[in-house]
Amino acid sequence: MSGPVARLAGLKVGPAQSEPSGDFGLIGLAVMGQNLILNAADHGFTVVAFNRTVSKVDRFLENEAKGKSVVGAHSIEEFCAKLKKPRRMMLLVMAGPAVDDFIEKLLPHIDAGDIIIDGGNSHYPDSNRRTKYLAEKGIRFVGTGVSGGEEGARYGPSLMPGGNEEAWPYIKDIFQSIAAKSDGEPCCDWVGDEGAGHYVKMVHNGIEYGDMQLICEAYDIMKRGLGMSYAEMGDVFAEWNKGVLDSFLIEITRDVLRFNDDDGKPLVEKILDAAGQKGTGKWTAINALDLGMPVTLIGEAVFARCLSSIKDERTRASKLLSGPTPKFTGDKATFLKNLEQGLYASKIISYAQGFMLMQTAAKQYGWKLNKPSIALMWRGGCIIRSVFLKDITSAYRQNPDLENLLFNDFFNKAIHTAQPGWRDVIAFAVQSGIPMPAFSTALAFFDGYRTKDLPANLLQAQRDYFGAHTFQIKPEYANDKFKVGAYTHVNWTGRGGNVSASTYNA
Ligand code: 2AM
Repeated sequence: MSGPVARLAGLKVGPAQSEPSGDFGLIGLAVMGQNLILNAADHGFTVVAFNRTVSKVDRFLENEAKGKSVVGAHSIEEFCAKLKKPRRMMLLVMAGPAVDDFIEKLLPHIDAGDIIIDGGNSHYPDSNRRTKYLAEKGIRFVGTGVSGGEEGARYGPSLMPGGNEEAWPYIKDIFQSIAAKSDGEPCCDWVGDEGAGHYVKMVHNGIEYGDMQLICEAYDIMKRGLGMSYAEMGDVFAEWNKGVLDSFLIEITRDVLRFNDDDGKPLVEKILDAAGQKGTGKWTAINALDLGMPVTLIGEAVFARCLSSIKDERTRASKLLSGPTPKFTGDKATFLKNLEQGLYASKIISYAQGFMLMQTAAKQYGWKLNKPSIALMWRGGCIIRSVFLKDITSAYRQNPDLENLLFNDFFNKAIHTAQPGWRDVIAFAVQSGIPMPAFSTALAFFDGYRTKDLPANLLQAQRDYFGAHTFQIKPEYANDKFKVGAYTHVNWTGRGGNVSASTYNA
């Protein structure tokens, strides 16, 4: 006798019959999953653990999880039976079909109101789809960004949950307990609807690409432009880590530059300069193109990785194409101050662009995004954690409807202070033939963004000339022929007299 009949008869059939004790279930016992389980157990939650390769469950229980409030499950049924209702279940498995497979496997064993959380690096359209699909079945789906790597997962990650908001009151305590804290506040809050959590994580990763590229450019100009040693560069990063650039990525760069191989030489110098990528930066750049947002710095950061990866071709090109030889004649200390300011200014632009993108996405996809919370979620726990994000949090707390980060007084002042040094550094890089694509695109964006009249007037004329694509007139030049807001086509090749204008939508 088994199933409902056995339950009616009050018979015990295996472990599934005992009173469920699990507060939280986690499927996927790779390092991230194991560490999140241990983190949750440390915060007083009883966690049920399961993995596709079931042998890993016992190995985990006998080793890392020994003595902790972790219970194992050896089947999906057992996993579900051991969880209190509404069940709170997180998947930390490879993004893609594995997530859908597990959802399908869970469905027959769970009840309406239960919560399935996907903590993997899923692409946000998949989370949009899963939220809708599961809502139809009465299941609350949450797609959450998890950042901070293995260490973060163990001792406090940044968590960015989005999806079915009904789930939030049930998972808030666990999420905010295990998340990193910044000045006592958890780096976790509800992000928004559907795939908003994974979307924000995607933008986080894009910004991470940008931050890393900026740091690499600063390293390159110090190394090749100023001829600095690794020890000196390590000291510069150590110094920067005490100021406006204080952040995890600056800190690890300091350590990397100071790390010597067995022969006493810096290990980083020996590493092949061909960058890998898993795709989240590319997704951000593609989304920016789709939404028509000038997120140029992340774009350049992705392309810089692409350029780095064609190492063989670059090696051939290096023998055929020449440029100037860097010759630094200025004051080194001043240059390094300028470089710090230039990196800071470029970073401000990158985050301003990232928030422009999220703001547009929220409008486009109908999400309510909580901007001050996003900045706070990135403040601690994650890879881009920094003191800088504290200032962004303040900016959006002062005004959650801030149109652009650059309109905030603090950042407005910061970018104006940084501007002269920023320009000097880029000018030196251009003269020296050392590429600084992320620094340069940040400055180009700044100059474009602050320009009322861009040369797109000529562009519109060209489009109308060759393709009759029409144009609008500047309001101050409006007249009977060219009305305000109307789309007009002109016969540009009409000879010996006035051009004729045809007006549409007047
Ligand atoms: P495994 O231990 O059985 O390989 C990270 O790879 C985690 O995702 C691991 O827990 C791994 O389970 C799981 N995983 C990877 N691909 C999977 C798939 N196709 N189906 C289920 N789990 C998968």
